Amino acid sequence: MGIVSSGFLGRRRNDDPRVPPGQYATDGFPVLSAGPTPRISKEDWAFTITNETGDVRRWSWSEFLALPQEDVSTDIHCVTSWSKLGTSWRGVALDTLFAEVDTTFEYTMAHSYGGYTTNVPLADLLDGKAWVAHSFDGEDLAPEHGGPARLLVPHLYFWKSAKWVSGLQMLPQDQPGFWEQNGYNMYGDPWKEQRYW
Ligand SMILES: Nc1nc2c(c(=O)[nH]1)N[C@H]1C(S)=C(S)[C@@H](COP(=O)(O)O)O[C@H]1N2
Ligand SMILES: [Mo]
Repeated sequence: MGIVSSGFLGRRRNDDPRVPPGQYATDGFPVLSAGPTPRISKEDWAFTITNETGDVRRWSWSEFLALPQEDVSTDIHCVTSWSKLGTSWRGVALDTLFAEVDTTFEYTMAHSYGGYTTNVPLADLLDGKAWVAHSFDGEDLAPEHGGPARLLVPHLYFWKSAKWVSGLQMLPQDQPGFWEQNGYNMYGDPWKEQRYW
């Protein structure tokens, strides 16, 4: 080994401009879930957006799949410091879903089967920045990674990408979701290292 210790060789370095500060790139795909994996069949699955009047726009699985589909290649960044570069997803842009929703509220709470919640400003879901994804690497999204479908908001830390997503509730102002009530940042920009309060 000479003067280069194995510790040095083994350390994960961040010299790739795609990797935000304090993160390291991994080839694996760690599973991070706050509770057990809920099992939702596609027949039972639905995605809803509820606006300020209580109006609920609902898509069944087949209605959801009949919408325009997009292939997304993107980097993802978990607050626990792993990043995964060049991940491949397929799903429906939130732009497509919100085209059918009337709202003037600017904040959302994402809700998941199993009870998880996370808050995302509406602006961060629109303009090609977020999807409801149902495939990863050309295959159905695995249950432990959020299948049948999950939110994908790759420009924010990955806790905002709610697995087993069931819907969005429009809100007049920002409110903390599950992790945000437990010390995580309200917004979560990985390039600004907005990890915790
Ligand atoms: N419903 C739900 N969504 C969730 C979580 C969770 O516990 N429950 N964990 C979040 C966190 S902290 C991360 S880092 C990612 C992990 O996604 P993965 O398990 O597919 O890597 O999912 C996010 N979405
Ligand atoms: Mo996370």
